[in-house]
Amino acid sequence: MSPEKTHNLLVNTPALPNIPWEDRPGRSDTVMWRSAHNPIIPHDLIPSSNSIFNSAVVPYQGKFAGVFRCDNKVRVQQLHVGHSADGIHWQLNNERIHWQAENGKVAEISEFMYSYDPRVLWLEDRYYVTWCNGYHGPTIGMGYTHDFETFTQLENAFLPFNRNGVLFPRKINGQYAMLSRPSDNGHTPFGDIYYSESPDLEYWGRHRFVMGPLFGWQATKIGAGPIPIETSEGWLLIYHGVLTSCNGFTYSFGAALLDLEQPWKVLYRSAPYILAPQMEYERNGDVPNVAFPCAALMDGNSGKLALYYGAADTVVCLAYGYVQEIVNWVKENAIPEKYLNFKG
Ligand code: BMA
Repeated sequence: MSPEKTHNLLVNTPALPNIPWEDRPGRSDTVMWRSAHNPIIPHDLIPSSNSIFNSAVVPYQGKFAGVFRCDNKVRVQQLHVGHSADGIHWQLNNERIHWQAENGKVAEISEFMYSYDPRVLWLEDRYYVTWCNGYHGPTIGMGYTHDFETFTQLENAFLPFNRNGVLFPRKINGQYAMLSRPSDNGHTPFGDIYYSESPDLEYWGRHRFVMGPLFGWQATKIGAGPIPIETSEGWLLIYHGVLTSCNGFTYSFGAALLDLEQPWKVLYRSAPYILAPQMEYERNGDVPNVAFPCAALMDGNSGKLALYYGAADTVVCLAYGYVQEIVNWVKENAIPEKYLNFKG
């Protein structure tokens, strides 16, 4: 399929002419393809890091900025700021983000324990960050920045235990909206994606089940990846899925289309994965066999999509695709409706 001949389905997405991009290699027949420069961020880019992986980036002032998961040499998970002119070569602060309490409001819950797997988005008038925040176990931390220098922490969105909190990029039916994945305090062997609403980004409720694990690459647990992408066919949700093999967990990713006004309704969900750990840098590292997406850049003109994913809990990688091709692929490879409630 030639991308020039397909309609660009993106909605509410500005042009991003300087999106990082490499054309599909001639030999590739997959819907997304890896960067030839992978891993784009090595595990030791900054002196303090043991590993740099599951990280989130956004366009910022004509360039790019992001929040990066850097596990330090004590092996505490931390968030660090990064900047890049081209989205491929990054400079990261060696010091972690220190969150400020808004008017002292959240000071009593903001004592640092650990922070990981950030997502970042532009919402209304600022950049919001959600992450897995240590507060008597993992839960969804929230905060914002205007300039990637000063960061203000808000109330945690949910009770522990929860991971993979991912905000939608606009209000839906007048409410802020977030996906999350209730979990346990360890290497959770289960996990469904839920939808929650909030009038003010502080009080969350009206929780709705979206989808749970099924079979194959997504048999054990699933979790939302990048910020959902608004298309005329529905919210394109790229999500990770976990298979339990004799040798432990394998993290791959696929995609689903969610209803635009009722995003807890799944329209289509891909049976095959989009990308599974198959390259050396995805199969070998601190945690082998992990491909974990946390961010996507899109060009509203061309429909190009650049996806950032962590590999083997060690490095940051890039993969590319066209939104319109991914949407078509999800529909063409969708799990038949009769299997969508399968519990295996
Ligand atoms: C999950 C999260 C991710 C990590 C993955 C594989 O539970 O902690 O940060 O990439 O495990 O270790």
